[in-house]
Amino acid sequence: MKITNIQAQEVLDSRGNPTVECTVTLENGVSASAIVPSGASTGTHEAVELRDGDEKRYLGKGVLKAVDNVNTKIAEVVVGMDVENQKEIDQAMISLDGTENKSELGANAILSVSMACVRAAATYKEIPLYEYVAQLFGNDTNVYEMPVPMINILNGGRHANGSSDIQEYMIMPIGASNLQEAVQWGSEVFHNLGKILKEMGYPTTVGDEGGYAPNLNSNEKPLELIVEAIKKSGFKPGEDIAIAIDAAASEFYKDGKYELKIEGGELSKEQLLDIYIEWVDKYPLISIEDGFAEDDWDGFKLLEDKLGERIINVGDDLFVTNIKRLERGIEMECANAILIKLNQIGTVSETIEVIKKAEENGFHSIISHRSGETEDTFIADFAVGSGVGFIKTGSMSRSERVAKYNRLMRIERELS
Ligand code: 2PG
Ligand code: MG
Repeated sequence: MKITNIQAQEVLDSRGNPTVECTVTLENGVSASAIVPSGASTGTHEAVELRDGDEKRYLGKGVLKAVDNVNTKIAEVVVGMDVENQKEIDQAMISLDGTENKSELGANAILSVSMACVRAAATYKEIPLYEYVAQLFGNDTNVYEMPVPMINILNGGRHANGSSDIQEYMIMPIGASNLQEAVQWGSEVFHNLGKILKEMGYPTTVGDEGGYAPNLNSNEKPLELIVEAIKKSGFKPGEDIAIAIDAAASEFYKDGKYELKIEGGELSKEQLLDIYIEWVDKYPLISIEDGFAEDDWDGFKLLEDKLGERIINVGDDLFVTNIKRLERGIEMECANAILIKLNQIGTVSETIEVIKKAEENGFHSIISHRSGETEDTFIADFAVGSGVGFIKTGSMSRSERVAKYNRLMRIERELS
C-alpha cells in the first residue's frame, strides 16, 4: 500500500522537552503515528538527535529542524513508496542523510518516520503491531515469548539528582510464571520499598524513570534495601526476584578513573571490578549494564572474564545499538548482552539487523526505553515481536513507563 503523506510535529517527552511525532498516511486512508523518545545519559557514539539550538525556544531543545526535515526532504523520497517495504524506506532515508551518524537529517526525524511506517503497515494489514514486527524479523507468528521485565525501582545518576552514582537499580521477577504476575510482583516490591524508605525517613519522590530517588549516600545500600523489599513482599531474593543494575559508568568516568563519590573517590578499573564482584557475591545481582565506560573495552573484557558466566554483561553506551560496535564486542568477547534502543541507531531495519547479529552470536538483547519517554508503547510490541526475552522500561509509576507494562499485559491477555 502506497504512502501518500507523512507529517511530523513537535510534541513533548516525559521531561517536558520537545521530541518528534510523525504520522504516516496511506493511499487507502489508513494513518498511524509514532513518537521518538530521548535519552539523558546518551552515548557519544549514538546517532545524532537533531535539536534546534535556538535558546529562545525550549532552552535550545526545540526540534523544528527535524520536523521540517521530515515534512520536506524525507517526504520527498518516502511518499509514493510501499509501506510494507520497510528496509527500502529505511535505506532511502539513510542514503538521503548520507552521514555515518544521521547528523544531516537527525536520527529523531528518521526514526519517527521509520516507526510510523511500521505501525501504519500493521494497521493497514489489520494485525497487531507485535505480529507485524514478528513478520519483519521473520519470526514464527504463532509462538510468542513475553519478555522478562527489568523494573527500575531506584533511580540515580543523571536520572535523579543527588542520589547514587549508579544510575539504575532494577528488579527482575525471574520466577514469575507470566508477564502479569511479573508486573504484580514488581508493583508489590516497589511499594514495599517505598514503605521501607518512608520508615527510614527518606523521601519517596521519584526520578525520571519512576523509581524512588533517595539520597542514601551509598551505592551499595540500595541493593540491601531492595533485598529487604523483596523479602517483605514475600518473595525469595534470587529465586523469585533477582536484581539488575545499570551503572552507566561513562557518567562517572574521568581521565582513566572511575569517580564513585561514595565508595572512596577515584577507582581504577580493577578496583571497580572488585566492587562488582563483591556485590555479585553478596546480592542476587544477575545483570550489570555499562559496568565500564563507553570506550573502555578492556574494562568490559575484565568484567566478562571474571563474571561473564554469572551475570548478564550488558553493553549500552558501549554498543549504542550499532552493528559495527557490536561486532567488535563479539570479536573481543567483552560482553554477553546488548541493550537495544531504536533511537541510538535511528531506523527499525538497522535495529532488527543488530538484534539478529546478537542472536547469531549468543548475545542476549534487551529492548529498552529512554529516560525521556512518551505515551508511545511501540517498544512493548517490539519486545514481543522480536522475541528477545527482555525489556527494560522503568518503574511501576509515571504513566509513560506504566503504559508499556499495560500494553504488555494486554498483549499477553490477547495471546492467551
Ligand atoms: C540507559 C537509559 C535508559 P538514557 O542508560 O540505559 O534507562 O538512560 O535514556 O538517559 O540514556
Ligand atoms: Mg544504560
